[in-house]
Amino acid sequence: MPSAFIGIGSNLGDRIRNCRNAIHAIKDIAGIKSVSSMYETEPVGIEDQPEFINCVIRIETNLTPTDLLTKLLGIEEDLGRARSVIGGPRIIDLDILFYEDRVLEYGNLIIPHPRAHLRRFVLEPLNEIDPNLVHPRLNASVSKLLNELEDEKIVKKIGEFSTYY
Ligand code: PH2
Ligand code: MG
Ligand code: MG
Repeated sequence: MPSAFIGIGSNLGDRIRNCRNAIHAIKDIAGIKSVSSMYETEPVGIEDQPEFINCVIRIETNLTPTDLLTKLLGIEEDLGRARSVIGGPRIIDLDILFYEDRVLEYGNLIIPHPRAHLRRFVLEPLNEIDPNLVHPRLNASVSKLLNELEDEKIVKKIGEFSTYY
């Protein structure tokens, strides 16, 4: 069954609960194969907003990339996400980071996620669950991308996944 990686983030309300609720909701649409620890992370982009909780999961699903995106947007909505400022504070954000080794662009769906390789808050949790995963557009492993990363934003592991899942 196809494998995909999802980046999960929250910086409003009970951030850990929001991430955990998202994982539970994703369990209804896909098989959850791994879950990283939760990380508390400095905001990237708009810096004047609360710190995020981020984690990454690996799922297996027969949903196509576009159907998976639709389902994830539905879960974001169910968890109360309102879309206002782009890149601003959010209750929950669910991004498809990788889908198999596919490289695609369908309108607003770009896989691999166009900024995944630039962000410590993505690469640290990803490196925890699959350091050998190869970025199919850059042809480099997650561990290599992390080693060469310039993003110096603070990313702090706050607990093992088992505590939160
Ligand atoms: N998401 C953003 C913008 N900035 N910063 C952190 N630390 N974590 C995020 O998930 C995040 C962000 C837009 O999706
Ligand atoms: Mg995002
Ligand atoms: Mg998003």
